[in-house]
Amino acid sequence: MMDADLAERVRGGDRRALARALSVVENDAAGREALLRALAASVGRAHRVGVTGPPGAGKSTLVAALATAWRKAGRQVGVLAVDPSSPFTGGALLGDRIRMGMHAGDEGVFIRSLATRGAAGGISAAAEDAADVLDAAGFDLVLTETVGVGQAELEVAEVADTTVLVLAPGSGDEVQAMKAGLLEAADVVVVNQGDRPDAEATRRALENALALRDREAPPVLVTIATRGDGVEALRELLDERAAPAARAALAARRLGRARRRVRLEADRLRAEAFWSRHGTLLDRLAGEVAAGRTTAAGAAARLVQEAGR
Ligand SMILES: Nc1nc2c(ncn2[C@@H]2O[C@H](COP(=O)(O)OP(=O)(O)O)[C@@H](O)[C@H]2O)c(=O)[nH]1
Ligand SMILES: [Mg+2]
Repeated sequence: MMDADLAERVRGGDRRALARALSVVENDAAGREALLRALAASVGRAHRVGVTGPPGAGKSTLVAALATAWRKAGRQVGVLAVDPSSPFTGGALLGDRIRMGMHAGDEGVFIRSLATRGAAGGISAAAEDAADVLDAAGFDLVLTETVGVGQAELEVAEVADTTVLVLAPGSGDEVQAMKAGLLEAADVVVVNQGDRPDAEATRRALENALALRDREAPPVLVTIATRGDGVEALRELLDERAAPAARAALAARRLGRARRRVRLEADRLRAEAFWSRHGTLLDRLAGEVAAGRTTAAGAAARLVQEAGR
């Protein structure tokens, strides 16, 4: 299938073409760049929501409940499940599939788990490319769930228009999330498992911690994802962030994202060009490091200096 043809079918809502296009960008195949270019004009309508937080907080359950809420409102929802810690689809995602099972057979919901293999720029670039494809395919919402609270999750969170941090009450998760910088990245904080007795205390503790910062504190909501409680309020809050009144903030965020992305690609191109030119010099200096005549840092400094002449 030609790229232009594939792009056309993706735009037309063809689900099989969509699955293929996601495989193309995910595996960094030769067609990735051409495909993304062919889709570029159709990208930018979807509201991209990143859902992050520690395992077990209820992210998948909440994503499924949000998908239900948006389907009721007539919106189409794409879901990406990303696990940066395991490059191959594992058991956790299987569980997610079961939780999303209620949407089986609904063309308005598309779920995909994302592997990281070979993606240039790592998992955040892969997630962003996949979100572009879903966006171009006409999904109104692209929900990206990440597992865990590490640096990779933070990067994935940063490629969203809106980042939702999901925590469970009384788990000490909020302390860990603060340490990992996840609280800093959050636009909305959700205390899920609101049916647990310590939910309200956790919400207050989070609000107090957030109030100490100098920028505007994100709202803290309590939900019970398993029952759908609070999910409609969360959906409304998220929709407000994509509403015309919020367009300037959204545009600024997208500009920052585009900037980061161009930089990443430029760094890659520059590195490729550099090493194709200076491979011989690298071999010579590596030999000196291996023989103990200089350090790696010393060799690198000399390499950059000599290459610049
Ligand atoms: N009591 C309670 N359990 C919940 C709630 N939301 C999710 N769970 C349960 O918590 C467990 C982990 O949920 P899951 O969505 O897989 O969490 P994830 O790892 O963050 O994606 C599952 O057994 C869910 O049924 C909730 O609001 N209340
Ligand atoms: Mg999950």
